[in-house]
Amino acid sequence: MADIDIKDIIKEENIVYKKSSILLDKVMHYCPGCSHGVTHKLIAEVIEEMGIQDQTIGVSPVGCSVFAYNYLNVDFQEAAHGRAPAVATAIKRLLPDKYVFTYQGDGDLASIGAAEILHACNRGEHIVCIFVNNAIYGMTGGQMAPTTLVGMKTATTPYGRDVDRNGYPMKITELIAQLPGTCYVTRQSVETAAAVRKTKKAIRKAFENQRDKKGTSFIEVVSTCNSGWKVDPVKANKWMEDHMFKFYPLGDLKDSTRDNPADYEQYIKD
Ligand SMILES: Cc1ncc(C[n+]2csc(CCOP(=O)(O)OP(=O)(O)O)c2C)c(N)n1
Ligand SMILES: [Mg+2]
Repeated sequence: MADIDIKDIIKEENIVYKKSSILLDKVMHYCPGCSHGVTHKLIAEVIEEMGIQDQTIGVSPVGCSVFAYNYLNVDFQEAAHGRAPAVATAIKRLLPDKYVFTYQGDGDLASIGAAEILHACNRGEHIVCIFVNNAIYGMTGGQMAPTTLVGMKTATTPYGRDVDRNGYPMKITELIAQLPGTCYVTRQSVETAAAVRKTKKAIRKAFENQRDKKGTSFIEVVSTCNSGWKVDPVKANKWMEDHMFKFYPLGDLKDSTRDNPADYEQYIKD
């Protein structure tokens, strides 16, 4: 039998998927089933499709995705815990022609960095904020986060989150949607092919909003942390769909442009 060359079988037109050129050839450190890897891939694809690799600057968080700069082939700046939106503000103001995005977990964004994200969104900075909400402090061993559901067991709430002891879960995305500086606020997920496509569209729209100077775009990705939740990836997805989506419903919360500054000037006119 004649030798068969694999290149004759796999012709260019048969290729249905190619890894984005923006994703570096590195093995990710994420646990199998983690939502961070898929979310990175979507950011990479959007940057590649928009042709903005040389113009994009990411701001890395503190948390499991602290090494995002090892996976995405764009310029990156590390920020201290919670401070990514403040760092991104400085970068965008100094380099207004660049595309600047932040990437943060729920502990990073909704706890220690609650002030930074609220004020960046309130100022209407022309940046993209990606918020991966896995309802837990994943990197440090699964402690309760502001977004942990009531009754959810974590390393620091072994009997389940209790409102009297631990407070209510925080819908920070709903708070952000109220702020006049935001133009686009949406909540998505990445556990199915359809959800992945929707999240990619949302990320694309957010980068286009930045190009069009519409204000701050904010994308929450409701996520799993199967290691922190102590279930396998399939069960984690099911748990997220059954519980997280009820409290954090998916969809757009706001889709417009930031408020017109002129509307705010009337109050001191007399
Ligand atoms: C000032 C400061 N406080 C605490 C820590 C420890 N720390 C590292 S990651 C992290 C939590 C990250 O959780 P989250 O932002 O939800 O990201 P995830 O790992 O879940 O993706 C904490 C508290 C730190 N690095 N710096
Ligand atoms: Mg988290």
